[in-house]
Order: sequence, then structure tokens, then C-alpha cells
Amino acid sequence: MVIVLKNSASEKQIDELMNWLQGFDVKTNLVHGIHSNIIGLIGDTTRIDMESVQAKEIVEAVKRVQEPYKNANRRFHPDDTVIEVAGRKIGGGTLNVIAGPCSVECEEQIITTAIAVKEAGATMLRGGAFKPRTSPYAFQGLGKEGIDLLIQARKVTGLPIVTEIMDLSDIDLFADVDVVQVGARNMQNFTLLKALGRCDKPVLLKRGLSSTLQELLMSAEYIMSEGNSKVILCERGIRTFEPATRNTLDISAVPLLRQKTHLPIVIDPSHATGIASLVEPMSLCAVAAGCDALEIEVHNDPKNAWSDGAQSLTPAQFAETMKKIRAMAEFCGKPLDIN
Ligand SMILES: [Mn+2]
Repeated sequence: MVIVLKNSASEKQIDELMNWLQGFDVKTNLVHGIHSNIIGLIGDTTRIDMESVQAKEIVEAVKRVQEPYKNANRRFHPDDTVIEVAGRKIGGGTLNVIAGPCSVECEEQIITTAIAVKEAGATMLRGGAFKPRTSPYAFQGLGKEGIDLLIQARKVTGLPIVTEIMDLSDIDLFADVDVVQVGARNMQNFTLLKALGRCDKPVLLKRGLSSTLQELLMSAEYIMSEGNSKVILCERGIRTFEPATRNTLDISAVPLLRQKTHLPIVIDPSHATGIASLVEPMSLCAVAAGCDALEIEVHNDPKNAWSDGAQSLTPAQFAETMKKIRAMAEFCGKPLDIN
């Protein structure tokens, strides 16, 4: 961090500022220039709030030269993080495909879909039990019953289950879930993130619809700084001016996050586009860009789905898409994870 001081700063004020900064356990280096003085900080500056520095009377400008996240930063952890989920590995050279319906609706729907996606080659099952819907009048999910049905589907297929938590008060219901998902709308629910940081469970963290990649990494940092290093990042489209797709898929997030962080990266082409026919081409792009997993909505009867039917693939479409995903994954040297 570099702090530029105002010309009016007195020696006493500079001393006071330096003492305050040293309280954060960093080395301070005062450099006298011709036109202005600067303080260079060396060490871990993640605990120093830039705005508090900027608020000091004698500070002209502050600039960070290092990212404000530490645990998620590749600079400090050069090796890729590989997260074990019931014998499968997310990250580290193989591709996982998490597939299933937007919402768990009933036993027949989730079991039929689970068997179909497993047969097509999916490696994990997704399904929403708690649904963050834009309208309070839309289907809100089956809650605990939905989680029980997912567990049943796991028994039948052996696929680990991924499902979303919306509220901290439900955390006990997730004890037997393999991966806890935090949705885009909760990406900055810091109380929830901190609580998940104290669990020993993989967390699939979705990027908020208007969040920058740095904000996504700062949210990962919330979980990691509490002790849980099993964070999986997910790009699911961001809101732009383009209304033709539900969101705009930021494919460049994959190689960019890869440079910035060691955490595994997932692409959700279903929510990113909102259109079933775009899911396959976007999946192939994502694999080519180097993602570690895809999360795809598949429904046994999309036309009658209780949520997100327009973006859900039928089991037959998913099976066809999987053939191409498998071929692309092999071409890219990141074959499908086989248990
Ligand atoms: Mn959905």
C-alpha cells in the first residue's frame, strides 16, 4: 500500500499516522519527495481499511499494490486447490458436471432426473430445496422435504448432492448435504458466509449478478478467513444492458480467476443464459476456457417445471450435450471425473 501525504502535513501528524499504521504489524517507509511525501507499507496490509486511511486529514491519496484477499490469493498459494466431495475431486485436472432440476418438486421428478443425468455422465446432482425467487408469490421450494428427497436420490444414484442454503437458521438441515451452494443473491450475506466458514463443508459460491470478480473473491475470503478453505467459485452470468439473455455469461472470468486464485471454478450456463438452446454452446466454451465444473439445469419435463423450465434441458438433450462436453474435456486435457 502506498500513501501520498498532503504538503501541509506536519512532522508530528506524520509520526502519529506512522504509529497508527505500525499497529497493524506492517513496516512503514517514509520517503521525502520534492513535491510530496509518501509512506510505503510493507507486509500484510489486508487488515488496513483503505477508507480509514483516506479519511486521515493529512492523506492525499491511497493505493493498494496488492490484492486485499490473502487466503484466496494464488500469490500465497501457488498450487490449485482440489476439493474432495464424496470421493470426487473438484479442481486439479478433471471436469465435474453437476446436473439436475432447478427445484426439487416431488419424489418421482427428482429420482427420474437423477437417474437420467447419472446415465448421461453427470458426476453430481443439483436440486433446489430452498429457492430464492424474485417474486414472493412464486414457488419457494419444498424446504426440508426437498433435502430429504435429494438424499433419497443420492441413495439411488450414488451422486453427491449440491443444494442452496438461503438462511442461517436452516444450517442444521444441511448436515447431510455434500456441497452447500450460496446463490448469487446471497454472495454478500456476510453473516451467512462467516457461519459457513465455521463448517467443514465444501461451499459453492455464486457470483452476485452485479458483483466484480474482486468482490466474489472477497466473499470467498469471508468463508476462508473463518477456517473453511473448501470454496468453489461459480460464474453464473452478470447483469448487463443486454436483455436477449437472462444474464451475460462472463467466460473471461475463468482464465482471469485462474490467475488470481487457486480455488476451483464452475460455470453455470443455465442461469447465465436462461435459454436451453444456448446451454450446450456455452458449456463447450466454458470447458475450453478451462473451468473445473459445469452446473447445468436438467428437468424430466421442462415444459411443466415449477421454476426455470425455459433454461432446463430434457434428459435426452443433456445426454447429447454430455457427449460433446466429454469430447471437449478430453481435447482440453481435463477429462470427466470418474469415481
Ligand atoms: Mn434455477
